[in-house]
Amino acid sequence: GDMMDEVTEALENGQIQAWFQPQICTDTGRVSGFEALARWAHPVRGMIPPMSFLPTLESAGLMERLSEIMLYNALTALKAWDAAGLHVPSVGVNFATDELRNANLVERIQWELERFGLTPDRLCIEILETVMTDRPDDMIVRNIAALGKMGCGIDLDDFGTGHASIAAVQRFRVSRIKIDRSFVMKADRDPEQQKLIAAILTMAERLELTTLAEGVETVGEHALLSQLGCDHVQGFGIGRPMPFDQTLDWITAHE
Ligand code: G
Ligand code: G
Ligand code: MN
Ligand code: NA
Repeated sequence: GDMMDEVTEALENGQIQAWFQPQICTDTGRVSGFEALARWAHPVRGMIPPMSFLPTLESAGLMERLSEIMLYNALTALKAWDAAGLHVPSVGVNFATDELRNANLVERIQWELERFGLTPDRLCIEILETVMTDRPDDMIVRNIAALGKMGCGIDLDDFGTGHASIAAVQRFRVSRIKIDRSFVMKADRDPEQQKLIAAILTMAERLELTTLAEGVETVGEHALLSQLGCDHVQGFGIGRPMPFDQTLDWITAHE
């Protein structure tokens, strides 16, 4: 339909680009990375959020094209930060479940990293927890394991909402869990929320997983997560997703 034609065209003419949301290390207060998030700069309707166009891209079979663009934007940003002498350890790129099944995925990512002259540890592959609960086929397990072995970070997104088994977390060689923002919301004022977060952090520590809390909006939430030993934080309270051009000043002001 119309929407499908329009979004397909938007992908090809560069209207859909990555914005970047900062992530902070709670120990040092320094930038630990950014997450690349798709944004559609529509010439008439303004900024369109991913939830309004991802389903259309998905039914058009264009998620792979989207992640090509996101990956390209992410690696370009890393090179630019490096060139500016800014220390940004990694960028996270989101991958849809269907893409993780692609036989060329690992080669494609390896090739792009080599082309840019970046080491694999600079890239975090963000996968949804539901990938592990939807009876993943062998190809998905193999691809994720191969990317982890290559040295990419494997981020488990929206952790705590998808009922992934702990066995699956181990099997997929997840390196970091991203604790869903539903756990973080008002955690500094809600003892039940605090207990859940503390339990997740304890489990993560035993499994030697790095932890990131999503949706950190207030100073109180940030302080609580630091105190509980969460490794990284991300959220509107630290910084909103922003176009690449704004990241340079943001990092400089922050560090
Ligand atoms: O940026 P925002 O919070 O509106 O994102 C909403 C959802 O869209 C999030 O769950 C995020 O993971 C997803 N999303 C954003 N960008 C991408 C992308 O490039 N690829 C995929 N697969 N999902 C994305
Ligand atoms: O599922 P994923 O982690 O990819 O989702 C990222 C989405 O969460 C982005 O669309 C981003 O805009 C949104 N987001 C990031 N930080 C916050 C926050 O502090 N509060 C809320 N409500 N949304 C956030
Ligand atoms: Mn994500
Ligand atoms: Na998430």
